[in-house]
Amino acid sequence: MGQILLISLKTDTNNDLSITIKGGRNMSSSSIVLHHFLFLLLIVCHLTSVSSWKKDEFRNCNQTPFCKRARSRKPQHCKLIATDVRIEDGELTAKLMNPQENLDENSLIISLSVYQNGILRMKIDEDPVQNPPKKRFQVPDVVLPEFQSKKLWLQRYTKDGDSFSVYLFDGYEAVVKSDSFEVFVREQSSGKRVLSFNSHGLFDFEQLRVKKEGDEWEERFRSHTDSRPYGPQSISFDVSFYGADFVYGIPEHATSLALKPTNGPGIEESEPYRLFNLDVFEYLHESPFGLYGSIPLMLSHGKSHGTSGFFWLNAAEMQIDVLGSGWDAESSILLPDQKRIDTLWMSEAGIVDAFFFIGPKPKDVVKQYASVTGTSAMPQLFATGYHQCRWNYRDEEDVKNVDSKFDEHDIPYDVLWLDIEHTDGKRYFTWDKALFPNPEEMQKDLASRGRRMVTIVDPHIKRDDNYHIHKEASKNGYYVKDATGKDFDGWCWPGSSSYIDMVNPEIRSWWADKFSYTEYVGSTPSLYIWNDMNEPSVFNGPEVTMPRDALHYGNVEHRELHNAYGYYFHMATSEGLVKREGGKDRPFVLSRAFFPGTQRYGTVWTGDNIAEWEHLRVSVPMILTLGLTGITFSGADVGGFFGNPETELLVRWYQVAAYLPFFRGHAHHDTKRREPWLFGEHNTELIRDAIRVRYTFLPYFYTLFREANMTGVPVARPLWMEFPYDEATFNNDEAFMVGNALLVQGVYTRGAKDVTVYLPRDHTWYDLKTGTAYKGGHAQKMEVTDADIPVFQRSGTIIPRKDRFRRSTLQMENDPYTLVIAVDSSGAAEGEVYIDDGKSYEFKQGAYIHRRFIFSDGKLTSVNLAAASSTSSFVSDCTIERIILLGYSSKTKSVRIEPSNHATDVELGPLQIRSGVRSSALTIRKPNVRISDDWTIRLL
Ligand code: NBV
Repeated sequence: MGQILLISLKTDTNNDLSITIKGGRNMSSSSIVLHHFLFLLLIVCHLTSVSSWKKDEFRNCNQTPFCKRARSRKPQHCKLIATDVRIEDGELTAKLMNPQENLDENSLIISLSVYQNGILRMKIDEDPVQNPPKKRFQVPDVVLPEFQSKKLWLQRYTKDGDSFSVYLFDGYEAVVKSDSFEVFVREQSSGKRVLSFNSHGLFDFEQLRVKKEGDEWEERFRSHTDSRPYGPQSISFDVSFYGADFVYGIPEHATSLALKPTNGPGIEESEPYRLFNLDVFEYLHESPFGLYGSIPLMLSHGKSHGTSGFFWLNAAEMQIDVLGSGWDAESSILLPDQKRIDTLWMSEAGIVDAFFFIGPKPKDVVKQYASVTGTSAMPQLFATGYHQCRWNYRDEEDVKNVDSKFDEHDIPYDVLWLDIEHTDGKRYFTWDKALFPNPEEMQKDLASRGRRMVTIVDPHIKRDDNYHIHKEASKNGYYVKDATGKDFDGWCWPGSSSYIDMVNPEIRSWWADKFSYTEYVGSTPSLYIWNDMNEPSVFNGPEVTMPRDALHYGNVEHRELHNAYGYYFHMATSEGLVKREGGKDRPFVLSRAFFPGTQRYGTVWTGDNIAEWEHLRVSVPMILTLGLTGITFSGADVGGFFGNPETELLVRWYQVAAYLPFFRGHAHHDTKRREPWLFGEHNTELIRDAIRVRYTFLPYFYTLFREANMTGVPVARPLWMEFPYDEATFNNDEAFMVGNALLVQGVYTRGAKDVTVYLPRDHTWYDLKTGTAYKGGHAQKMEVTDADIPVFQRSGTIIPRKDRFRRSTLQMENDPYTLVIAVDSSGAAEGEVYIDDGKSYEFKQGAYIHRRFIFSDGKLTSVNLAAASSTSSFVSDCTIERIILLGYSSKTKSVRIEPSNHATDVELGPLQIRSGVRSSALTIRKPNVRISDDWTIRLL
């Protein structure tokens, strides 16, 4: 007989249900029933809240003391001055202190270091000389080790009045003003500022103290209490972006690309943009509320300076205000007469570890940021194809059926996904034996048609003594601890769960080993992984996450690293897949939570969106923002996760998403089945077309993924990244560029007969379907049908395609290429193709083909871009079967190919992209030159 359990259920004023269980562990059968009942109740509560976003479950700024305090401060609050300025260890350092206070009390240490390309790093932390009660957390494992080695050793500074400056790069310098304390970056010659820190004196740094009697540090939110053993420790400051017309970045929020002001005169009272990784169900399509991931990188762009960026490496909760002009009118602050956007940054803990990026072009900033946190991993080719997911594909039979229907309907796809129900009771790395008795055969069968499978592995581990992962983790002390030092126990899908402490490298390595074939029984080489719920999501935790006073490896409080938890989990899983293949093949891991650096480990998606038009619309700025902040391989659930999309919306969603980097259909288990063939013959055809178009462009996408991998420049780009001088593009988030050549205009309304498209100036744009040329520089109304969305190729570009229909990327491997050349006004164009084995790391040893195609004076030349010194090579026999020339007016009768000269047909039109649509273009049929060779084709 077990002990008696006392269960009390109560709701507080916010309608928050709190459940208290008191009693022993040995439950009788009736208490087990109760236990299950409670669990069900929690799940039901969770699922009820799924029906609409529950604002009250989450804190707003006013309920978050550090945010409330910071927001109420007035400009000139900061009284610090910078003293003891000197160069030490190649860095400019100083003490920050309040001259009114005892000189040695509460001082802070600031250090400025300079890196290649003019990147300025600024750290502000407590002064170790004063023995603070605890070392504040500095985020490790994000900044690349190679970045550190790019530090320029500062030798001297220049003093001018109360300012000390160091040279950055290319005519820019960093200045520390000592009284009153301010840091800024400016152009040396003109004195024009680019970025500044604390120009409004909002800097505040709450230093750690030892708790004294009477100190009330606990914080309550709904039924949760945060013990806050170290008291208040927040940091806040203002940052100004000069020459800015708009600011962008700081994902993840469902909002516009250009960030709207959140505070200031005439601005409707709004929450700041919150960065706190949370599991938010049915999020709103327009809100500054923080979603699943956080990247504290903001970019600004404007006609006068161009682009700049500011990145704060800090993993605690952050809130950021974008201030509308005139917000500081009442202060007496006089800043240089330059247009600017001011922002206020607030964080609960950590240190100031900030990076200033001077740009000045959009691609410069993303490259500068990538040099700090890394470029995105090169994906396997299959991952760039179409993915079919659903919560859940029920059993092996269902999988077989769905797979075969793709073939029956001639729709290409690459990956089939299994959600949580495939496991044995949400014990990850296991299979429900009744539903999936032969997982290996199932995967092998898919693989025989070149297809892969992805299964889900979440970070909550079922506390079940018979579950091997739990047994090992609890025995080895691998779980995150609660504030009392016991394994943290929270509720999630499997019921009572604990969470692996991924911050510890030893634990990550243990976790990574779990993906070996012997440990993950039933897995095969064609199985890849999906990490969900890694914010982490804890159903009964404050704001559906882990309590902030939970403890990690190294005695780090959860509050200090919350936003990086999911990053570490993603990292460990990704390393697991690399280990599984002995370091040979590239991993594929999709994660919901993210942090700076995530791009090195895998893909992300925008979580639980809704089957609504506005969610389709906002998916575009969300994905573009992720690309601007380093994570190029991202996408949104096609069709919307919650709810049933009307057919037109589903079709439009496929048409837009086919041009976005990660392309996956997914749906909640309560929704109707929505595989592409379930909406009648006509709609099947439309969806098939959309997916096929994606496959034809895969050589172009893959080339762009390689560009992102080498430089950090994203695959999907806001228009202003390609046209930084064309103001009309600065806040356009309905259209986007794929690389520098394709402009995609989404259609986001029901029954649209036309859309207004802005085609950037100084270029001619060729409609992809008809080849029709449009002059850029003004917005124009264009007709649309349900067949597709407007997509244009920019003049001056060359795009590689593979136009033959196949069932998956693997089957396209040996297919010939089509080159589409859109010439500019001088009759010239350029483009590239990158090819490798699509899966291994051999490309790092030089096993790839990288060609540049240059068209000018009626002559197309293929030039080798591959590095000369390589230890490995990649061979392809693929040829070019067709060249299409758009906008080329000279009369061409034949072509000559050099060095060899075999016969080719020159054909004037028709350019046929879709049946029934024709246009005139010059088509060169069967030049049959090899993609990997040097050659020239002359038009005669
Ligand atoms: O694993 C189930 C779902 C998953 O399908 C979805 O994509 C995730 O974002 N998961 C969330 C947990 C439940 C959400 C209600």
